[in-house]
Amino acid sequence: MLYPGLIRQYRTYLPVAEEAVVTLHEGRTPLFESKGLVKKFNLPIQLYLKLEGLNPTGSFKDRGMTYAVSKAVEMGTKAIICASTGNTSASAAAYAARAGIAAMVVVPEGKIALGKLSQAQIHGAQVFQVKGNFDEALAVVKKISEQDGIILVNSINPHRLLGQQTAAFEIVEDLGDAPDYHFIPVGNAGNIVAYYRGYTRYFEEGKAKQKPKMCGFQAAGSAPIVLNKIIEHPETVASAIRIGNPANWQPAKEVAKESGGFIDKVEDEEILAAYEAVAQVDGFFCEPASAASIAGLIKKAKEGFFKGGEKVVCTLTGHGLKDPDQAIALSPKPHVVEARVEAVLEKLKW
Ligand code: AN7
Repeated sequence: MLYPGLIRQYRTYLPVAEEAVVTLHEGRTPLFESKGLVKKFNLPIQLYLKLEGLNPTGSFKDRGMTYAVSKAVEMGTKAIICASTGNTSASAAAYAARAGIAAMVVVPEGKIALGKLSQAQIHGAQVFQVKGNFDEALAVVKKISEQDGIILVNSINPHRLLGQQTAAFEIVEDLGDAPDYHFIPVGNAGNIVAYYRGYTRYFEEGKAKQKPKMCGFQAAGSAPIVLNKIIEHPETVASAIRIGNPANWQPAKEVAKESGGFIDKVEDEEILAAYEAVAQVDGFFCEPASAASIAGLIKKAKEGFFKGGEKVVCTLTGHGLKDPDQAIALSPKPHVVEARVEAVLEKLKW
């Protein structure tokens, strides 16, 4: 049978009229055991990477967007709107195109990765670049969505988080239980909440014997939850999580506490080192924000956090191709040579 996408796969959890379903057959992403990172950093754990960059628009946002857009269509809506650091706008634009409705996306000018901007544009969204940051963009779209006929699809839309909890379902199905720890990057703080709700749901239904401790990581220059204050001018190389006033701040704090986990921060240098490491030793190209979870894992392991033998899942939230500038900036320049065997051999090393 063809894989039908998340709504039909998890119908009882995501109720919506069949004729309203809008899907790009998102979900069912691979969970890979990491061998390279474990070896390189001497991690005393069993580490699994959930490759959310392999969703149709290249990030985990598609899980929530299929449900949010389907519910919007069910209600007869003709337009959706969101603010975004990039991935939400790419996903909203694609699902709106599939649904045949309008999408308006508002992003911080010059502060989103080019790949993400190109997605919103080619899918036909109306794109607004505001002279301000994500938090200011979100305030604008929240106001606009108070008008009739236009639905907000940021993660304050409850359907987004309901769709996103399916990633936890898939992990439990793949591992046969929930892991001991789940490490995840935190921006607007919706995904950490969605995962925990998904794990809790499967735990309550007896499909998992335990719930993981949820461990979230913000970038140090954009760490409002960790520092317990709104950051007016958030900064980080990980543009997807450059957020100073997260929409799901309180629920995320509660999830971290209730699960026995925490929310911590990692420096940009640690994020970039993790970003490079996962690409070079495991072969997975994720975007910088995604590497915050790996940077956090390496940091905690160095501090002696793990006893040994724990099962840990790290979510790689978005694909590296969205932001190739970062990869190019970090890497050695290619050799430019004559198109002759000797010219290549002269530089070749192995
Ligand atoms: C790759 O697209 O907020 O903590 O507007 O794109 O659930 O916000 C993106 C967030 C992590 C943080 N990794 O997730 C947006 C946006 C990637 C992301 C996050 C984002 P949340």
